[in-house]
Amino acid sequence: MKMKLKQLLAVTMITASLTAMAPSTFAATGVGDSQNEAIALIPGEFPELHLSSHDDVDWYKWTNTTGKNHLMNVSLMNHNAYSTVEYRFGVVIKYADGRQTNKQYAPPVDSQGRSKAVTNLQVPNGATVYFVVESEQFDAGVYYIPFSVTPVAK
Ligand SMILES: [Ca+2]
Repeated sequence: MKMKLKQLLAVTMITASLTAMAPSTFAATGVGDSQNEAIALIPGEFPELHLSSHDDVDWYKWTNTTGKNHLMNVSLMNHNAYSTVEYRFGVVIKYADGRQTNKQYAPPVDSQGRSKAVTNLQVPNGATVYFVVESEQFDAGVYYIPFSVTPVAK
């Protein structure tokens, strides 16, 4: 009986660690599928994921709890030169009072539309910035989201 409990615990722990790893290793339908289910990012992280179908979307968010306004730089990139993927990369800011912007789409930074970028977007203290990866033309390839924030100098 004691052994069985240990085995059950081991299986539970493996399942828990797989679940915890999922957002950082792959994405799919069921992960970050709406703004309310946005995956929280940590500045300096490099999420590496993929969409599972043309209809899949992946939402991310960062909440500024630093006590200072910050400028955010975030890109959506696909390094596969042979990929025919085209992304839409939307950004929404929800302010501390609950009001939010409508979805703004980042412009491309390459001629193929595989990379999009938002630069020096101000995120006030207390606000949450959301970004969403959508397919214009679907491809199952991996995308990257370099993401950084810096305090606004006075
Ligand atoms: Ca998703």
